[in-house]
This record gives sequence, C-alpha cells and structure tokens, in this order.
Amino acid sequence: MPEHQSNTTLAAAADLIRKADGTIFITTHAKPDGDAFGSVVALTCALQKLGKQTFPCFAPPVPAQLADLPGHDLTHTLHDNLTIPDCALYIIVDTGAWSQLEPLRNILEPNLANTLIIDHHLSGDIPAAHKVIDANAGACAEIIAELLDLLDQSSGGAVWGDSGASSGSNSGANSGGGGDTTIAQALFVGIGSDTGWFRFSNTRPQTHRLAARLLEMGVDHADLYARLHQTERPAKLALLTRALDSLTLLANDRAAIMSLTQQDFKDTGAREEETERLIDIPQQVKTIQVVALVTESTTVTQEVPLLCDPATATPGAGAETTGETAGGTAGGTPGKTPGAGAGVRISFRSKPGPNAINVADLAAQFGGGGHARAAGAKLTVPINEAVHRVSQAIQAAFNG
Ligand SMILES: [Mn+2]
Repeated sequence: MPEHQSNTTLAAAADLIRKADGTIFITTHAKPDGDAFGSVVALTCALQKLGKQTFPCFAPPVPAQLADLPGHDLTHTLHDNLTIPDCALYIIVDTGAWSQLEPLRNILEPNLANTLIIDHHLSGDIPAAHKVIDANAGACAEIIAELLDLLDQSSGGAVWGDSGASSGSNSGANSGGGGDTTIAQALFVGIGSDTGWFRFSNTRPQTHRLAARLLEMGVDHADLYARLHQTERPAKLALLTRALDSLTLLANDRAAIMSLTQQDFKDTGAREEETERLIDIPQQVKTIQVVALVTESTTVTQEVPLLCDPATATPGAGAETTGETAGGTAGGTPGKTPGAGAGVRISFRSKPGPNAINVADLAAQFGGGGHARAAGAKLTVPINEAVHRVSQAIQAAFNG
C-alpha cells in the first residue's frame, strides 16, 4: 500500500466541518480499537455540541469493553437493515485503507469528493478529496484533540464547554468540574490504547500534555485501564500458554515467532480477539527486538487473496496468533494440526533502537502494512507455510 500524505491542513478541515450543511458521517476501521472508538466518539460529541447532525457508524464488531464506555450509545453499528442518510461530509478517522473499510466501501466510494480522512498511519490508499495525515501523532485521538481545539476556539468554547479545557493548548482548567467528560474520556481511551498506556515509542511530550489536560477534566485513568485491560477471561491465560508453547527464537534470540491454530482456540475455549496483547509478552526478553504472531483465523477467508490489514497494526489492537512451524525450518513445537479453510493473520512488533527493524516493511512483504513498531498482514496460506515464510523474512531482515 502506498504512503499517504496530507493534502490540506487541520484548520481547513475545521472549516470543512463548520461549513458542512447537512449530516456528517463519521467512521473508522472495521473492528474498532480504543483509538478508533475514542476518535469517533470524541468527534461525534463535539460536533453535536456545535449543533451538527452526525451519523457515527462502526463496522462491527465493536469490542465489548469499548461498547460499555460512555458515548457508545451515540453511535450506530453497521448491519443489513441500517439506513444511512445522505450526508454533506464524510469523515474517516484512524485509517486511510480500503482493506479496513470494506463493509462501508459502497457508502464511501461515491462520496470521496466530500470525504475527509484524519489519520496517523503511514500508508493508505483511499483517494479522499481531503486528507490530514500526521504520522508523528501517537494516536489519531491526538489529532482529533487538536481539531476540537480549533473548533472550540471558533465557537466560543462550545466544544469543551464545562468539561474544563479552556481555549489554550495545555493550560488545563477547572479540575474537578463536574461537566460532561465523555469527550475527555474518549480521547484518553484513544491515546492510552495506541501508546500502550504511554509505554510505546510513539508516546511524545504532546501525548502526555494532552493526557494531563484530560485528567484535569476528570478522567479516571485507573478506572479506564481496569475496564479496558483487566477484564479478561481465564481462557485468555490458557491461550497465552499455547502461544508461549509455540514460541521459537530466531536470529540469535533477536526475534521470536509464535503461532496459534484453530485447534488451540477450540481446546482453550478462547476467541480470536483474545489474542490481543499476547504479542507483547516476548518483548520482556532483552535480546528480543522483533516478535511475530501468526494466528489461524476464520475471519480471513480463502476467497480474498493477500488482503492487507493495517488495522492489526495499531498497538493495542493486536490480531495475532500462529499456527505451527513448518517441517524443516524454524523448528517450532511439533504436532499442531492446522484447521482447514482458514487464512492467517500475522502481527508484528519491534522495539525501538539504533538498529530497529521496521516491521511495516516486513508486513509489506506479505501485502500488509502499519507502523514501524507495529504492523500486520493477512495471508491465505496454511499456517505452517505462513510461519515458515515469516520466519525467513525475519531472518532476512536481520541479515540485511
Ligand atoms: Mn490509531
């Protein structure tokens, strides 16, 4: 997928929104993560405060932890009988890739002249008329926060209202004010999710300044963390055990690959979405710079060849797992039986540093994409073959 770049400014984007005469459609990548969800909810709330009609729409599934958060009730989730109105402006946040918007493509494609993309990913292929891309932003929610400041300034404070932020950038404001904290909470979910709760290298001073502002507006960060990340089922631990059992070290212990088959999911009772963040575990080892997780997936179908999916690239949005290692090469654990008819989902992570491996490049070799530190791809090959190919690509990356 090509790199995508801004063709307009955030100020011009704010103008587009102000001038939109009619309903504003707001969406994001299918299977929204915290950043996608938070960006959509915060923008929706803000535009409603400005008196705009909005039609926020998620392509399912919306993870249960997110659906329980404030603001979800403002949104629609796509289904066969959902009537989508004609809109004056279409806004796509946190992606610019058709592969992540297939369920909404027939809505968006005829309206690209009235479409605004706000994104922080490196690559994208949707030729929208208006694009604001900031790959330095730790989360799309950071860009949304800037946009809300612009809209707030031009509306006499209508956006932030009594939730506390004054028009300035980082001054914070009346802490403890009992105002509407839905926007603040949504933005915090966005930046917290995409930065691994402020651990990943995409965290920048601006991220912390925004976080501080949001805390001053009344966000309870510990409660949010618990609601998002401490609500797993015991099956998650069983799946973790399987993933670690499959782990193979590569490139003189500088990389690790894990795999999960459909049999692993059956045996443990875990669901595919419960692979999330398993990929972070091997990074605890000092020498390990790159981790790959190859998951046999029922949602990657054989009919679609080489679908790329930068959605899996967002830190915190992991789609992972692995199958089993092919006979001969990487030498993983023997004996898992790949299921029939499923494709595989590959997730990559890498640590920053002087000789850091760019996993967006690695994912691109498999038709995927994402960020330098977190990327993903989908393949429709047997899992053993996928593990074999990914292992070789990783070896080659270290040899190159
Ligand atoms: Mn994001």
